[in-house]
Amino acid sequence: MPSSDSPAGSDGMFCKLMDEEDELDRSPDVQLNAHPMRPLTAGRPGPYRLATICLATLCGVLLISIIAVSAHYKNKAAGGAATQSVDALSAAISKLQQEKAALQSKLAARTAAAVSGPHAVAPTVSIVCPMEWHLFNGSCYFISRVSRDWPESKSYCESKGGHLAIIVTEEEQTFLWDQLPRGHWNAYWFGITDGHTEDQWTWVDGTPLVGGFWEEGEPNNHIDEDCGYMVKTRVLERVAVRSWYDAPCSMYRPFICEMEMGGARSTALPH
Ligand SMILES: [Ca+2]
Ligand SMILES: [Ca+2]
Repeated sequence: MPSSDSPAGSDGMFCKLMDEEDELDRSPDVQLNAHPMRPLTAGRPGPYRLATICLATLCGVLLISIIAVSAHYKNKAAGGAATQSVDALSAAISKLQQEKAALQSKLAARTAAAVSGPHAVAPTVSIVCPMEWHLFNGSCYFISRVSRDWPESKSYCESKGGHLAIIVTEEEQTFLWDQLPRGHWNAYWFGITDGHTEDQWTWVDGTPLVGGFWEEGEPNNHIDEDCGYMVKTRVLERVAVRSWYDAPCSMYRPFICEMEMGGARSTALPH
């Protein structure tokens, strides 16, 4: 840096240096001690100081450049990482949107199934019978342990929302027979009577009997017998399809109730 007493700047100083060298060239005989070197602190900067200053300036500029270039590449790398993060987030958002669409589709399908009415979901509803009632082919059956006469048995079944069993098919008859324990004379009332007109057997719902699973020789109205029961004894030759007897309705016997579980009645039960 030029000092305050040399306003001409570095060009001026350079010219003075050249003048001094020319003076030395022109007087080779002059003793070196006749021109003692001025100390560097003598007010005007020497050539080494100037070079040092220039070198220091260059170093400073170089250092600043290195820092600037380093910062540039660092920012560029950070920008690349940020770009990758943005790409990953975009992919995640896209995936979540697809999952959302799939869930909305499922929800719409289930809502449509729910509003289409009970008939649409009926096949998936499983029938559950009350405690101690046995399920067979859409009906629940109750086999009593206590004994009552036929009218009281009928009333009991009706008080439970059912009726004395109406047995139509061989499968139904066999199912019920299989539920009964063997014994000396285990006879169970079910829902058939000819109390209105002798020998005109009808079910408790008023429909006439067709066929039936009577024991040989039954019904015989032997002692004014107007109600039907089925018998299962220890005799293994007895079979389900030949087990019905007519008997006096006043006899005390256990009984079999039935409750159809189809339609709206099944939905009224707890599951
Ligand atoms: Ca009779
Ligand atoms: Ca009889």
